[in-house]
Amino acid sequence: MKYVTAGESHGPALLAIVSEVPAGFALTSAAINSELVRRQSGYGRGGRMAIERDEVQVLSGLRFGRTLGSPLALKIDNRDWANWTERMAQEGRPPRDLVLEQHPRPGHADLVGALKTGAQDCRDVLERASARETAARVAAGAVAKAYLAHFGVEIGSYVTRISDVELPAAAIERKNGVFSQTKVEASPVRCPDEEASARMVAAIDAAREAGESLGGWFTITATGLAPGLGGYAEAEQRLTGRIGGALLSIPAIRGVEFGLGFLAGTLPGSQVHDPIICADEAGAFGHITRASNNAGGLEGGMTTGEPLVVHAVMKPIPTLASPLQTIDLKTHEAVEASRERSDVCAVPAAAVVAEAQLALVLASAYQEKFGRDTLADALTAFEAYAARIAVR
Ligand code: EPS
Repeated sequence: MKYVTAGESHGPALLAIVSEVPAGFALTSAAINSELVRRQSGYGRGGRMAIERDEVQVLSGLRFGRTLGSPLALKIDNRDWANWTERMAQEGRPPRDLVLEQHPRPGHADLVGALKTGAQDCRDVLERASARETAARVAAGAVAKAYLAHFGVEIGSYVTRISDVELPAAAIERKNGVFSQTKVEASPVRCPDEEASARMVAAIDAAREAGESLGGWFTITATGLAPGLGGYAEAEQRLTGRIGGALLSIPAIRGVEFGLGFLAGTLPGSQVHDPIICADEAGAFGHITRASNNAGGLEGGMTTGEPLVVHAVMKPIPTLASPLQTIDLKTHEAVEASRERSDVCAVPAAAVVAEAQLALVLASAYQEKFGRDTLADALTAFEAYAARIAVR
């Protein structure tokens, strides 16, 4: 499954075209919309989320509730467009009173994007660089999730840190790093611990008060995965790189770790690698399993069959109510960076976007292993594979 998005933050709509979609699986706009709602929520979002009510329109690739195997075109209208029709008009001349954005925000794409493209108005860059685009990615990811559900794969996420407030390890009901999503969704910051959630909310309030923005950490998980997805033989098959790349393509994501993550570089091998054991009870793929999951579900660039546990860090959003110094692009005078309405913290939303990216990579990996054309053929191949490895 591949996707491409189009659309400016304050243009008429966002679009996602999802290609290489297998035929014959059930998809509803309700399933896509529920993911869009999850992305819009989370304590710390700004005024824009009060305007938007992201809803998808499926324009192609679906007939009587089933995928046709042709590209899916997904459209999400921007309600805020109504306030931008002149400043963001597709044709005609700019309005006389148009104010050019020439005070680039440190940390955003404004300056480098303007240098790269020759834009005089940073808005030409920032409209597309805005994380509003991630709504279209989440719509595409919802398609991948609907496909993966047929193989018993479930994807979730949770926030483990906002700025200096961390989810205490003791409060974690860790089952290989996977949490009940009910608990997560009940938290305003998508953190499974109530006390930590309250402190995260307070940190966001204090940041808003101070004109600041906050970043954080989150974990994305996938369970029910077949062992052997991805590949060890060619660089581009390795899921470690593919998942890492997909997550790092989300605006503001600055690092990704798998399982034990960077700690793996601080411990001897005997404390890092997961002993291979034969469980008394057979799972869906037989008796062979691991005593621990420090690998985070990946060995040799392939899924092990253990839960996939991936951690990511998001930097604070660059738009600040108390802006940093920048320069005026025309005069080179020192000025304050431009102030846009923005979020104080979007870490809970970024975790939902990361789920979508992970789903898209995993859906492709299932298609590679079990067939691309139709769900029915892929399920037949999947069952034969599960039966083959279960007898070892
Ligand atoms: C976003 C919409 C944007 C921002 C945010 C993400 O809306 P507006 O710019 O109209 O306030 O709230 O954009 C950024 C974080 C960014 O870096 O540009 C959304 O729908 O998620």
